[in-house]
Amino acid sequence: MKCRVCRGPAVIDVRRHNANFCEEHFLRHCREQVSRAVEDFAMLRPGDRILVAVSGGKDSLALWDLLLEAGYDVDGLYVGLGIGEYSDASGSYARAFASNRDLCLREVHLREEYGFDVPAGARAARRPPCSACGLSKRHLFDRAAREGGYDAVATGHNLDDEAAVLFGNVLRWEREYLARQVPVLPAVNGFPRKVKPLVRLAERETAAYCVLRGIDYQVEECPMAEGNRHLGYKAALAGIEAQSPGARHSFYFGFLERAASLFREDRDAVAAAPGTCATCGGPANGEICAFCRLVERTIAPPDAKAECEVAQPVALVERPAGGRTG
Ligand code: Q46
Ligand code: ZN
Ligand code: ZN
Repeated sequence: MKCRVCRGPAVIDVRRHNANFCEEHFLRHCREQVSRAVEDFAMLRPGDRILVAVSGGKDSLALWDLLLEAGYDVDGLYVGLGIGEYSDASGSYARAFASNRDLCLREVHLREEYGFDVPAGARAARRPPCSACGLSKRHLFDRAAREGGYDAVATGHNLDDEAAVLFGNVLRWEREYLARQVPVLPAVNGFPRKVKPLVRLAERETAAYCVLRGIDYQVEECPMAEGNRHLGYKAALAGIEAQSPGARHSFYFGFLERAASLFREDRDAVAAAPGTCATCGGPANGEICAFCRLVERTIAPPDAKAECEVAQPVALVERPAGGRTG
C-alpha cells in the first residue's frame, strides 16, 4: 500500500477517495478537508472566537486540535452529564488534552449546577436519555457562547454522523429537522452560530487522526446510547458504504447541493419563533425555555401516583438541532 502523494509506505486507506496516505499526507488530508468545509460553507472568519463542544471523544478532540492548527482562537466547553464512570473518564480525557496544551477548557456540571444528571432528567421528563442530554447540551453550549462572547460554537459531527441523521430524517420526512441539517447555522434570536467543520471526514479518519497525533480519547460508547436509533442508521449506512465506497458522501453532500434549499422556508419559520425565557433569559418558544422546564421537572417530579394519569412528557425542543442525538 503506497501513499498517493509521495509513494512512501501508507498507513491508511480512504476508500471513498480511492487513496492511501502515509502519516504526513494523511494529516495533511484531514487539514485540507476541514479547511475546505470551513471555506465552502463560510463557517468561520479570521479572528473569530470559537467554543468547541468537547466530549472527550475522538471527534471533538480532533476538531479542537485541527482548528488550533488552522490558527483559530479556540476554547473548549465540557458538559458533565453525570453518566457514571463514562462521564468521569470522558472529563479526564478532555482535561488532559487541554492541560497538555495549555488551553482553556470551561466546564459545566449538570448535577452540581442544576441538581440533576442525564439519567434523572430523562426519568423526570419521561423521555429517552438522549433527548434530555441533547437538550441540556444545546442549552448549555448556547448559553456559554452567549455569556463568553464567542462568535461560534463548533461541534465534532463527522460525515458518518451527519449521513446517519439525514437518513433518519429522510425515513420520517422530518421537514423541520431537514431544514436545519446544514453544516452552518447562522446566529439568530440569541442562538450563536453553529458550525460542523468535520463534515468532510469520516469517523474512521478522526480516530486515525487522533492516534497519529498522539491524542488520547474516550473510546467507550456512552452506555445510554444502547437502542438509540442513530446507531442503527449508522450501522445500516456502514453496510452500504462497504459495498459502495463514497455512498455516504454522495448521500449527504447530494442532499446539501440538491435538496436542502427546498426546506429553507421551514428553517426560517423555526428561526423566527423564540422569545425570551423568564427564568434564564435565553431564547424560548414559550414563557420558559425547554431546559428550564426540564430543570423544574427534576426539582419537583410529578407525584408518582398521579403521574400515570396526568403527567405529560416534557417537550424537549427549543429549536430543532438537526444533529446527532446520541
Ligand atoms: S452522550 Fe448523551 Fe450521546 Fe449519551 S445520553 Fe445520548 S446524547 S448517547 S452524543
Ligand atoms: Zn505520503
Ligand atoms: Zn430558560
